[in-house]
Amino acid sequence: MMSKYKYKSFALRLEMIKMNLSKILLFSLLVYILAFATLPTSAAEGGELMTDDDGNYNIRIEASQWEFKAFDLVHLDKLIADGMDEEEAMDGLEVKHRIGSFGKGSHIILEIVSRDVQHGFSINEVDVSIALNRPIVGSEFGSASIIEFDAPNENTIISGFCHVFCGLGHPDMKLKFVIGEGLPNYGLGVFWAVIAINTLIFGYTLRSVLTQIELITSEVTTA
Ligand SMILES: [Cu+2]
Repeated sequence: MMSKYKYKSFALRLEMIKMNLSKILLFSLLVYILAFATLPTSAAEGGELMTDDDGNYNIRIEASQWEFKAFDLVHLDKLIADGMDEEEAMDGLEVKHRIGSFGKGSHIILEIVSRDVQHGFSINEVDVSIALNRPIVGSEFGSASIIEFDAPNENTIISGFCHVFCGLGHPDMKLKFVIGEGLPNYGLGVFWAVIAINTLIFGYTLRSVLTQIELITSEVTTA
């Protein structure tokens, strides 16, 4: 009588532990996947920026729903002069989200066009703001708007953004400019902290589950 009751409770408890364990495993896995999917990248896209004969940067920015694509025109001209196909050269130089690094205090010339609707381009830190014309029917780009400004004379990051509401993805239209060495990046530290905490929680849970299994097993064997 007694041993039958014990056996039932053993099976039930083991089943519950198995259920919990799979939930925890799944949750842990999810945290790892999320953490790695959002792993901050610090690698520069598009290669090193080049300056023209006057020491200025010339950047073309193409705005479309809902992103900014930037191209280093000095580097582009050089690649084309070296015999590279224009399309191939543009593919290699295309930068989204983050462009740099620009020299501290350097002069930056932006040529900005829209590929679809009306957009805007603002950088609060250097007090520039411009509205972009949409392309007329039959042309791929709207007329170019030119902005010139001097980069701050310090290591920093300034943020370009669209200020004309252009649809659902409007808040995603951002382009950061890295000046000098930029700002210290805490992203990687946060990433490893998340991994470490997740591993700790997982390890602790696994240990207590194993302890419970050991306890049940010893109950069964001594029953
Ligand atoms: Cu917008």
